[in-house]
Amino acid sequence: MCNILPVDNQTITQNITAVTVNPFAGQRPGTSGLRKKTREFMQPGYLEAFVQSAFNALRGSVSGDFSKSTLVVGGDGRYYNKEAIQKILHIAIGNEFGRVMVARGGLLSTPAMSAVIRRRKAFGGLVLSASHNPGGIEADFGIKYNVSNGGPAPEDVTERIYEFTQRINHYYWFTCNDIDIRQEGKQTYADTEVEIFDPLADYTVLMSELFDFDALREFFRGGFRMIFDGMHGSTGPYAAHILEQQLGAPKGTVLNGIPLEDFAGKHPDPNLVYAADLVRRMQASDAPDLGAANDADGDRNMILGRNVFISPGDSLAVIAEHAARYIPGYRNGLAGIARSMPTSTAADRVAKSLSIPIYETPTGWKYFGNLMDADLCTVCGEESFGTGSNHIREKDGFWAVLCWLSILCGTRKSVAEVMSAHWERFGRSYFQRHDYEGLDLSAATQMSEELRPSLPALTGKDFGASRIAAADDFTYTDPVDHSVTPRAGIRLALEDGSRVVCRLSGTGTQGATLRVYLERFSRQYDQDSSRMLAPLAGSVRQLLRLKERFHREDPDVIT
Ligand code: VG1
Ligand code: CO
Repeated sequence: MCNILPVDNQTITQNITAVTVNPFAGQRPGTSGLRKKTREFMQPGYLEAFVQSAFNALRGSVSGDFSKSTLVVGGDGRYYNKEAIQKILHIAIGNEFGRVMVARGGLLSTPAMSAVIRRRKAFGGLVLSASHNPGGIEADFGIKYNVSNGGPAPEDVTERIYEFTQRINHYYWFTCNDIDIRQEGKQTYADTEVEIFDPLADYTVLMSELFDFDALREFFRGGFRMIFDGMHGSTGPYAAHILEQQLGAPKGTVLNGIPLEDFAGKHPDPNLVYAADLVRRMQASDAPDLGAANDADGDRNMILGRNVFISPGDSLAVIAEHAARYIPGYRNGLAGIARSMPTSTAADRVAKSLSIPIYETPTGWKYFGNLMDADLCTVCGEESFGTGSNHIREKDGFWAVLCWLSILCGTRKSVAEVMSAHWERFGRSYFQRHDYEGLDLSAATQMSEELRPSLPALTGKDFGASRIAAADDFTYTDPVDHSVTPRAGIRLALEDGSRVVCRLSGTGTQGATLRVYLERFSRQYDQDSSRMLAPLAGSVRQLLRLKERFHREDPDVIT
């Protein structure tokens, strides 16, 4: 069928038509799939062109024949999720996939997608999500493709998809009524079996294999209290099922657990700014022992104790420190730890103490896949509230919550006590990320262009409370396939061990977002982060001349 010439709306089989479509500009997947304004996605042919381009790009790997391939489909439930799933179904059947598995109701978290692809040995999956970005007709939508190891498509695949989007001229469409995805079951359309499956099943089994559910059940029975904020994304049902039903946590443990198309008008982003309700509850005098939140598609997490916030870099370090002892799935120890380059070096010190390697990768989960497939690392994390392990190939928000729950259960310490014990032993990396959103794209690009050649000359210059020891634009060479990713972020290493990283976001949908990452190490662990990092923040503002270029000095979001 791939050899068919593009003839206007030509009928291929009885119900399959090759529908003419023109290429859309800008369908290049970013850090995590194609992310655009919802209205852009809703243009006639837009989603169809991208999905068909993905299939065209992937067709080569199955010698032009998808008849033995299983495609998994699901999303975070945001506005346009249902319509997009219907379109994907019609196109997947039009492309003669052997089997399409659709999550019941169309709701599937990103980590559950990864688990399903791996357990069902699927060819790949399409996740409909713009992650933590708001949802709604005036907000954001997205689609990402995951490959057969369960992880995000690597760059060579996304680039091939992009090439196809630039010269697409038709897509294959199976004509039928909307397919009912509300009930589990199987139905055949043309040569494709469509299976509606329970989105909670595989993921729950996987978690029960990694964690000691009996011990956790006992822990709740003994009076341990936690709250989990589903932020009206896709994870509420997973959390309610596992925490309240399987582990016996009281009803009401899960907040905002019902998925909503607009996430109740909020950012489904688990950080101190957007999960303000949860933060307030964790500061109350009767606060529970643990507070946690996940983003809309369930791959991000935030961990809170009573009056304490655990920064993602610290969370990764603490999980790595305790995993072998307190989590059955890791009892044989860790092969290594990986973190994205801007993420704090807290995990590096744990890796050193465990005598295991630490890997530093560009931003984006796709870079961890090769390391995990080759058994080089077991746990990985990003400063952007992402933590995970080799149980799947995506970051896993709820897994991180179960890790903390297991650590608290095993140590019988409070979140604050676990954290101070860690800092006491390893010292503390004070860390902040400053985001400047909605910047003029060309001015932001120009800033990076100007900065790059000036980097070598920065060595030896005063910066913050120290001096610049090295400055470069990070180039990553994958240790497994030796692929090279240049321009992964400008980084300054200071003589006192502090680090500053600047890069432009690859997930935004409007203008440019500049991210500035600040890190300073100290043995004293009871200081205020903002105060500790103020000298670095001031110097970086000067270096980037933010006021002059963007008429801005203060970041929009600090996390
Ligand atoms: C951001 C984060 C990055 C994360 C990506 C996807 O990318 O910085 O660490 O992997 O979002 O996260 P960027 O290019 O905007 O900095 V999510 O939860 O979308 O899947
Ligand atoms: Co996400």
